[in-house]
Amino acid sequence: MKTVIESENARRVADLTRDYEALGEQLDRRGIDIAAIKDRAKGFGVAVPSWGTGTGGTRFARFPGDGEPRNIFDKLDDCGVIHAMTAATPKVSLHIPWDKADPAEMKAKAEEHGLGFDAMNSNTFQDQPDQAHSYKFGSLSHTDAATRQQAVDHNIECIEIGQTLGSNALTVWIGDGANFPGQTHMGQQFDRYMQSMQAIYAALPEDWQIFSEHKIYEPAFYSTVVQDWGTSLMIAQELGERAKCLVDLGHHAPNVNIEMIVSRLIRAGKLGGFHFNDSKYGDDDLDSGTIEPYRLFLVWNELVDAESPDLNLAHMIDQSHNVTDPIESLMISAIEIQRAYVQASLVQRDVLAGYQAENDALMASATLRRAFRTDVEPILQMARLEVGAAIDPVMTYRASGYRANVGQIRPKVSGAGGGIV
Ligand SMILES: [Mn+2]
Repeated sequence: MKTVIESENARRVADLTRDYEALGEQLDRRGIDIAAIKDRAKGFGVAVPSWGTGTGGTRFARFPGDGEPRNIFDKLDDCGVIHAMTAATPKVSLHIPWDKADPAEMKAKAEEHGLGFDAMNSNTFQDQPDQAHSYKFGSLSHTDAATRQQAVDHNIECIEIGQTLGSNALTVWIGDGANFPGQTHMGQQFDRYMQSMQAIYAALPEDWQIFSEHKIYEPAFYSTVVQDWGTSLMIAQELGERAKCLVDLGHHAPNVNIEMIVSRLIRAGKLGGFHFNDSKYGDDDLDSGTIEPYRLFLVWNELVDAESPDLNLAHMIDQSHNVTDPIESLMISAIEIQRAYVQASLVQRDVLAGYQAENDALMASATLRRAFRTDVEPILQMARLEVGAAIDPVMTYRASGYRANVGQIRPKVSGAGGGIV
């Protein structure tokens, strides 16, 4: 992989050098040091979801691709390629039980690729073959105490596995809710959920955080227990200091102002992290930045504005790939998230504050758009080149023949873990 990266970079370095110098001059006129921005790009990282390396599906069908990962070790190999090409994905977010395996072997495989582990994800939204109680009518909020206990125990097991891997956070997303008015008592259902979460929180190690991830609908179509950021904030505030909210960009009602939610959660000291993706209609799980790049920029604008050593967020991708090579989509997404971060870093905040103070709406808005319109591609490319990653990750990956190679050794399967979470 190193050889193909070097040879592909050699073909592109001369053009990149010219583009980088030209952009440096342009930014210099704005009083911005391109080298400092490039260093920020180098320091950026977003975690890859292990489940994203397989082809996803819709409620209608799943069409498997060539060389799909058969298990967590294949997934970690794919994550290794993504990080080698982009240098932007140093961690992997695991999903239990889909990724259950010997922790020592998982750790060794991750280290082979220079990867660490981000937040663990529990799964109480589907039944496993050997489980005693079904989650058909809920998990942490189920009416039956034994079912709730089983879901609590599973989350604690996820924490224990994560501890052996060096993770320090647990993301809890549940499918619990109702399909019909009257199906559940919404207040009592939430109380049961809180009791279960308190039991999990009590088992949380001192240096761990727990994230509640809200979602407006699906699989429950009338009401969900953790449906919006208000509910998520209530949960985090009631549980305690180490409980935070996780924002999945696809889990909101249409037209909701997500960047304002981000701002509010920061103010409450309760923003924990993100599941990045993009959407046109609902929880589409499309590649980041492909539908609404300006919204992604505006989210990052809030994050850069609020930067402080106390704001230590878990940045993760959560996507499903139905028509693309998952490795290519994950590389594109990581780069688009990094791009939005770098563009938000170009916002001239003192200038913006001046226009805001003068109520100059037009110029305040233009100040943001000036940063958003700046083509920072040479910065991203140079950041990658300088750490041995690919100037053009997708074309370099294609030149490597990786997918064809793994296609020879990994048989086509249709049942690999993937899904909409
Ligand atoms: Mn998610």
